[in-house]
Amino acid sequence: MLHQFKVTAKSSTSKARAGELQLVHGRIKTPVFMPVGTLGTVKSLSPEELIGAGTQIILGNTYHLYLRPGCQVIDLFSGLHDFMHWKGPILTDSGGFQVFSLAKLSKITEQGFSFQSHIDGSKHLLTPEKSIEVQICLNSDIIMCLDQCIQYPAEKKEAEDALNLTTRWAARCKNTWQEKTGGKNALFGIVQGGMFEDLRKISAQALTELDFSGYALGGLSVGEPNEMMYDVAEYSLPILPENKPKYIMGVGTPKDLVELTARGADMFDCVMPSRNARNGQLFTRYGTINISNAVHKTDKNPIDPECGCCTCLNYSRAYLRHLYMSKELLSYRLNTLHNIHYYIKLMETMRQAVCEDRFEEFQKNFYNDLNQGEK
Ligand code: PRF
Ligand code: ZN
Repeated sequence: MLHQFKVTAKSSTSKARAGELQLVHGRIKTPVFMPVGTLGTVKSLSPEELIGAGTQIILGNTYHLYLRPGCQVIDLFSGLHDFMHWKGPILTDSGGFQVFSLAKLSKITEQGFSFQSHIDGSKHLLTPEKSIEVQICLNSDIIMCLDQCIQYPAEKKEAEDALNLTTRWAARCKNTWQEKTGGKNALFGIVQGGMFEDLRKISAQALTELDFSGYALGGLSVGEPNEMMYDVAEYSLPILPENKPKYIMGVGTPKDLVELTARGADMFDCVMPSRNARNGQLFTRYGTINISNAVHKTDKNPIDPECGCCTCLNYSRAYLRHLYMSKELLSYRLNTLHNIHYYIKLMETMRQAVCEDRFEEFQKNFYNDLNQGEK
């Protein structure tokens, strides 16, 4: 088997843990943040710049890459890695969540999602089998099962139906994966069940019985209060197998990453560092700054003097503000570089704290710095 997870250290004061995950294209250290590269690019950054920022693994999207450029093109390169020149591991999302948020006239049945492309209106059917086949064509290191994510708030009946469909689809995904890869690339199941504790338990148990390489919590960060998301993670993570990686999908703010790592999560992805960078919002240990703010107009200091990213080593806030106000392309790149670096450093700092068993102290310092910024 080319995928294997090992917990290498545990915090004695929280459920935080450090681990190593061996994948087809390399070994990653957890907890880890995966920058989002929806279309085979983390917007504005080259793979070389991603590596420079410490990126270990990126996320790609089945829905987008299936529609454009399509498997015919990616097959010529034997997968997404050579196509985009990213040599490290890639996780791909299965497509359902993106159909739900982007496609036109989408309909969900036992078979799968039928929808019309947001690009040209063409009609498609995304079944669990099809989703796995496309992810195999991408040669994804971590393939995600097709799932149904529901909105918040939702009635219990709706949450229950979606989780049961997700379980039936997970079994179909596993069959296709087994048949077509022989189990080479990793396959993760996705826990659903809305904000209902008993449903989350049913979902986690059913997926555990199917035995996946790892498990994700889906259906979070869909508009529920933060504390509710932390509660769902708190009761859902411990019932998933201890020796498997646990991934929280589409989350979150720096505070979310800290709170969820403390509850036992190993992997995260989110558009926030890259998207917010393009909107001028930059993350620092003292909170976020908006580079368009007039206070930065004549500021010769970097975003964060303690940050080691290329942006902070070389450019002033005044220059970054000028680029942003002028809508210069370099603004996107320099801002994204800093935010991705910030997120990845945060994960590395948490990992280090777990390894040295001082996660509690880390958490205290993290909040002290944030509060200092608010004064
Ligand atoms: N399912 C899948 N992808 C996702 C989600 C989900 O529930 C979320 C929810 N935060 C983000 N991305 N497949
Ligand atoms: Zn920086």
